[in-house]
Amino acid sequence: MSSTAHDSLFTPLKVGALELPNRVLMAPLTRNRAHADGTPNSLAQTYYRQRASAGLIVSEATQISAMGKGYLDTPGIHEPSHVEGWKKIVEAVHAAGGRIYCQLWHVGRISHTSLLPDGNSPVAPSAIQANAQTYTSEGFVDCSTPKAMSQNDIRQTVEDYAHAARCARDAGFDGVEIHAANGYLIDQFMQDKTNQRDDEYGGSVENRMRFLKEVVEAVKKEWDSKRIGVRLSPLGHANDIEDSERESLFTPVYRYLDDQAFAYLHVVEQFPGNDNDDTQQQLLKTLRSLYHGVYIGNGGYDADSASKLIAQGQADAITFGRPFIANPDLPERFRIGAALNEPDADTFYGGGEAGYTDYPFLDRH
Ligand code: 8OZ
Repeated sequence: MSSTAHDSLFTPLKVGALELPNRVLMAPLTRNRAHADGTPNSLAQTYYRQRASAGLIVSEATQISAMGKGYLDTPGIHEPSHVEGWKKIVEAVHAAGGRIYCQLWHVGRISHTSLLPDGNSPVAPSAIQANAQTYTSEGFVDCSTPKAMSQNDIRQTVEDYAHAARCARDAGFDGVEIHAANGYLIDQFMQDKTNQRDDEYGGSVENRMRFLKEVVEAVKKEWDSKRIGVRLSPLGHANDIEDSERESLFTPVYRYLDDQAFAYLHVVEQFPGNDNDDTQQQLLKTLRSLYHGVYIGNGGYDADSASKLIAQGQADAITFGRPFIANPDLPERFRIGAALNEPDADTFYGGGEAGYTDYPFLDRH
């Protein structure tokens, strides 16, 4: 393979306040190796430092509050011990010349009573159980039926986002990504299968966007817009999410985010093992045309398809998930056309060093 074939991946890119040396970015990846209290494991310092050659790292999804947790051993960003743990990770990434955003996450109904304080039920816009499973100390279990959030719960949760955003700043992150994708809380408010409220947070598209907007305003109090990104999955069905009118919903969502002058919009465009049909491709394209800032694509890309998309001006950068799990030096491998290590799915979620910090770098002799 010619080493110049992927040039577009190596043109520097300004993303908000940052200058990225390349467009091969690390996707947020849930790895379930944090301590039970949400403090990141010190092994994560090695894991993220090894991947510091990414143009930008987006951290694994990180809960903003104890009620925002939905899986075993995911990290948080709401307690002093979380800030201290992340600070060491951020310092390790910076010392290795990298940049890292914190992905702010609340799972909403995708959780289980055993994962929540005092055995509480998960919270969601409406009390509708997800036809989905989560992972607990007992293994995979059905998600618990959530409690519909009161307006007071909503106010508290928005405040939790602000607090977590402040904690992320204290930890030294370069920015924050608001996780509004994959059927978690913000997505649950936006889409009508999960939001059947009859107050000002439900019903019309404008009402269903209200929670997103309140979260955005809360995060903007703590971070400059140039250091905020948002992740969406307008085609996704993960976690039993659905809307009866996706184009009517996501058109104003994209327009609203376009007006924000954020660092970027990050879109999960495709899901592993699930090719988009023509209607989905068309929707993605229609929505794409509404966003004028930095656009980051995600989902099943390789060096060829990513560099082509960027060369054609359809995306500014691409995040890679599985390839980054298995190849800490992914940008260099793409640059020289080297072979890739294969990811081992058995060690994606949970465990220790195996399948986490032990994937080999290229042997440079
Ligand atoms: C895989 C397993 C658990 C959570 C997402 C945060 O889909 C996740 C996630 C992925 O956004």
